[in-house]
Amino acid sequence: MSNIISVRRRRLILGVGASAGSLLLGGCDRLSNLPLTQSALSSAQWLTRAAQRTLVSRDALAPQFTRADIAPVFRANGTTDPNNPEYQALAKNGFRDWRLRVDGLVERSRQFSLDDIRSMPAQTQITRHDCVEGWSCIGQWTGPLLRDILAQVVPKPQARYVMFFCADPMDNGSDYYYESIDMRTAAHPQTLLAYALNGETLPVTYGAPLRLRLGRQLGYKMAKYVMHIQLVSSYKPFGQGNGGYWEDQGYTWYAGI
Ligand SMILES: Nc1nc2c(c(=O)[nH]1)N[C@H]1C(S)=C(S)[C@@H](COP(=O)(O)O)O[C@H]1N2
Ligand SMILES: [Mo]
Repeated sequence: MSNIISVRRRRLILGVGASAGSLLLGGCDRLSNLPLTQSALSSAQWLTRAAQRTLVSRDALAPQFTRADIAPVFRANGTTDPNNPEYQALAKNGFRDWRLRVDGLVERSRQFSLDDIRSMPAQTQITRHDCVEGWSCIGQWTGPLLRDILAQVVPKPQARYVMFFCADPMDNGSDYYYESIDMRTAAHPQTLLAYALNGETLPVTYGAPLRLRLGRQLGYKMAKYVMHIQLVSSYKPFGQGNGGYWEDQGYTWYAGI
């Protein structure tokens, strides 16, 4: 085993969080808009993937923490108030008219109201959020497992990815934040759609009314302000074809931690 891998292993064991390479890359806060050097990025990605293959199974559970570990103020990042009049109108009305559309390669497309989602069996987990910028934050999240929502729409066998389309417009106003995960991550027992943070209704800052939470991937994968979920066979047709807003700026698609 090379030195590099053993450094990576120590980081994982110590729970330092963001991957070794990511610390070199600067922020994922779009306002900072740092230029990414493609070569530094791809070598870091190679390292991350190789280390993951060696050290951890993608299906392993992320550590859970206790109430005492919860950060007094959860750190916010990226969009904190979508610049979208339709979204703002929904927020003003307590999201009573918000509907989550779930469609694509499914047997039974459907729309869920917030009450529909709140009436499903929910999971509460205290997990650590790791941002590619190098900071981490522990919070308690509550919501149904994504796999329970998908069970209601019945994915077709051709479905390979779950796309998340968000309410916040990015940069020039024509593109919205979006993300994607594969069916294996969608089925993970810590993949949930959260409507509460630390026991309170999810505030707009953190992605109201519903945001994705993953146990084993970096913060940018966890779409806030989710409006529409679509099951697809490929993420290539969306955005610039890399599977998500930050992936289109050069970040890795599988952002494992
Ligand atoms: N819709 C949307 N989702 C998003 C982002 C965003 O800007 N818009 N930022 C991502 C990034 S980079 C991080 S670290 C987390 C931040 O979540 P938080 O504000 O709850 O800390 O949300 C992710 N999901
Ligand atoms: Mo992030």
